[in-house]
Amino acid sequence: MPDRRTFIRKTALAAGSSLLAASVGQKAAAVVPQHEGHLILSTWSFGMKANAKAMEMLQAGSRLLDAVEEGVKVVEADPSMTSVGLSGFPDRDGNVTLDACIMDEEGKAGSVTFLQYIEHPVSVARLVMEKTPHVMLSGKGALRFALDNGFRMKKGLSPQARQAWEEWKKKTGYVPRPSADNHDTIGLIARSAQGKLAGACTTSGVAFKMYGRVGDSPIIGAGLYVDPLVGAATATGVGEYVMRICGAHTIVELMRQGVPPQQACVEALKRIVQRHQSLEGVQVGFLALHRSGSYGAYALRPGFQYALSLGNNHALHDAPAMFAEEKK
Ligand code: SD4
Repeated sequence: MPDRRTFIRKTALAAGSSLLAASVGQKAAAVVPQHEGHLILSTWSFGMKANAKAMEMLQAGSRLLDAVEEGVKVVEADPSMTSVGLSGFPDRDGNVTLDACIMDEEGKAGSVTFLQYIEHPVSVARLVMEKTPHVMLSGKGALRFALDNGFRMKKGLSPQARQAWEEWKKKTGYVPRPSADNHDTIGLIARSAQGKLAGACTTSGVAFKMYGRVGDSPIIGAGLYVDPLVGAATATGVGEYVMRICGAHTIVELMRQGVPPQQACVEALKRIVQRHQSLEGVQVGFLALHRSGSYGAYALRPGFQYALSLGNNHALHDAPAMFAEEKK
């Protein structure tokens, strides 16, 4: 007799397959109605304030890339955030290390990984894109580049984060274990009324990770991907699982083949399920946005919320999930 986990896996795979089969058979029909105006999608409830800022800027006539950057900066600067920016939880040695990336309306990309002491890693990522011949700078190199470009060093490890870290050390004995309840990245993808696309993704990474660990969020094609001719996608959750399947790029490639955004998210999650024996405690969520304005959201487990802004309409939604288990 199959055990419960095998049963859930098989049921989820079957559900994913039939959804995908249905979508491939009906390529012309988008899951949700297309939208003509500005559209912003972002991860988790704090996406609401990022969307609000980005939408306000778009409506005032700002460039899409500026709106996307300033939107996620609201979350990076929020001192109550424990998973984005300098107030994020540290690695297991007490260092707050930040990952971020951004992609513009032409599909250009910039990224920083393992960056310390900088309040707005997404802005450094943008400068990497705009001022260097490279896509990604890391660690001390990224920090030096930031300082050379006028960024100031700020201390990380807030009292709240320090306390959580001290408690974690007592409880776990220094064993890093990315789980469903110690992360939450902001990934934001947007389409302007003119049909342009851009996106940004920024995080302090999974809490209490190993020193030097970099997740999916700053990896172009894993945590974020924008193809101006096709669409955009972003990811949240345990980055190792997203990176193994190049999550965001996979979704965009599926959309290129005609798969609607919702089903593209399902298919990407199906690949994660297929290649892992156990996904205990793992959450992954994807958002996808087609160039036409149709969009999708899907997660491994219930609990993944996303913020959707259509013009002046801002709402927080629960993403449908592959597994029935009630975990974050
Ligand atoms: C990472 N994906 O570093 C990020 C963490 C995260 O919600 O929170 N995502 O793996």
